Amino acid sequence: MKRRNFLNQSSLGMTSILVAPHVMGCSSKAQGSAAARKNSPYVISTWNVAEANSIAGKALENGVNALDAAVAGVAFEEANIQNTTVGKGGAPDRDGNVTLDACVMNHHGDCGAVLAVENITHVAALAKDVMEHTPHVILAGAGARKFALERGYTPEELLTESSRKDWKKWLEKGNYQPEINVENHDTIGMLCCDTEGNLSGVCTTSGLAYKMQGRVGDSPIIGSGLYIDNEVGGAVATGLGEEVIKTVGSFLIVELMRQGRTPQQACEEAVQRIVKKQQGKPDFQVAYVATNKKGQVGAFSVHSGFSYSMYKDQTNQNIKSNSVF
Ligand code: SD4
Repeated sequence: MKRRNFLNQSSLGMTSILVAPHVMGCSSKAQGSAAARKNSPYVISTWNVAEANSIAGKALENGVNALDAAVAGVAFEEANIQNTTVGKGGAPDRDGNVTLDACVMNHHGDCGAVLAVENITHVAALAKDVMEHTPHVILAGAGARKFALERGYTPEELLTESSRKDWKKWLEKGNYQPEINVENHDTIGMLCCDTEGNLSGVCTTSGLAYKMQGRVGDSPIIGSGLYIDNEVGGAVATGLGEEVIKTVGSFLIVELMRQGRTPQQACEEAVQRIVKKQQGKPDFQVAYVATNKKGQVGAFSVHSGFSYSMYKDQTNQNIKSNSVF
């Protein structure tokens, strides 16, 4: 619903991206005359999320701002019940409750987050509403759900037949092994750079499958799952949230880029900080993607299997990340 609104509201059309196709990157120097302001927009997201990336990318090309484009993009996966790690159809906690986490951050450094929300599919949009319509940054649990209902969100059953079946099967043994998909389709972190050269980001997830009730990972924690500094760049995380939180991973990456590292170098350093604290080969996955104001992009993960999606110049690509192991 919200996605359609964003797309309908945009009226600039394709000509807007043809104004200055040579202007690449996300440089804040591109302020000034109307022509100089135009920037070639792009989207990077964790995992292989071509549809979500294209929705965001096309919105950006139509002049939608970076945050609205990112919220619109991830909304596709939040509503996609085949995706068992985001939104509706996400795996429940060990008691069978689907609880969602999300956060957003824009180019002004404003942010919003919702933690452990039940019955609301579009939690990224809800996090944006927290940012825009409350004096707070974070709303959790029942309070976040209440706020959503007040804002007119429709409550939904998020546990699908298929995820209920998987959960029942898991209950047969009930071993609490945090399950991290090292291959594909997990938490979505999305970074967008718009035609004004501004960066924003979103992170949305159902968190670890069969987590303890009330467990919250890194995804909705500003600085851990997502961080944006429009003077420097942005970063997002996926993987075992506990390890990302311990190193405040996304903030770390942005600060490393501020000190001169490329996005690739910064992602590698942030992953290595986690790996160094382990004895031997970690049995979990953590992965980051990042971008800077020059439009450079980096990605790195603990284990192989991670990939990210990049939309630029009307083209979507899925790119394999390098990894420690
Ligand atoms: C969490 N980081 O809740 C999320 C889960 C995830 O790949 O990204 N899985 O810890």
